[in-house]
Amino acid sequence: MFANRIRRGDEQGGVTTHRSFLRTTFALAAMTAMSLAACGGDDNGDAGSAGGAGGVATTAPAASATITIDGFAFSGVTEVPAGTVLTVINNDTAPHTFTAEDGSFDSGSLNPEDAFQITLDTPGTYTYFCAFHPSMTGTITVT
Ligand SMILES: [Cu+2]
Repeated sequence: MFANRIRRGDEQGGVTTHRSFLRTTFALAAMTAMSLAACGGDDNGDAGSAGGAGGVATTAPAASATITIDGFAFSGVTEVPAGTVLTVINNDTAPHTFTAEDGSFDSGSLNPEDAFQITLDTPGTYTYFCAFHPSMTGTITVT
């Protein structure tokens, strides 16, 4: 008796969770589509709209920077402002990782031509290395 009731409850709970997940996904997709349409309309239609331009400019300047891995060495930026989106690209013929000594970030294994992206939000100086080749090291300072 009790076992049957518990099983029914579990099944209902599972279905409910699944439905909410689908609803959330759909809502997010719809919102994304709407905001993209709104942005395109404002930018292209109203060249002189100061309000629209200001709104876009506030979110646009997310700086980006790149570190590349080639010949078993890291090269690229060593200092970036907080909020920078950093892309690490493995241009080598071997797999590497981009791993912070203090555990702040870890790309996991990056195969040749793989890229890893991270937003650097917290100021500080980070020493990083490759977990496969610990002699590969570098530092990046977030200001
Ligand atoms: Cu390596």
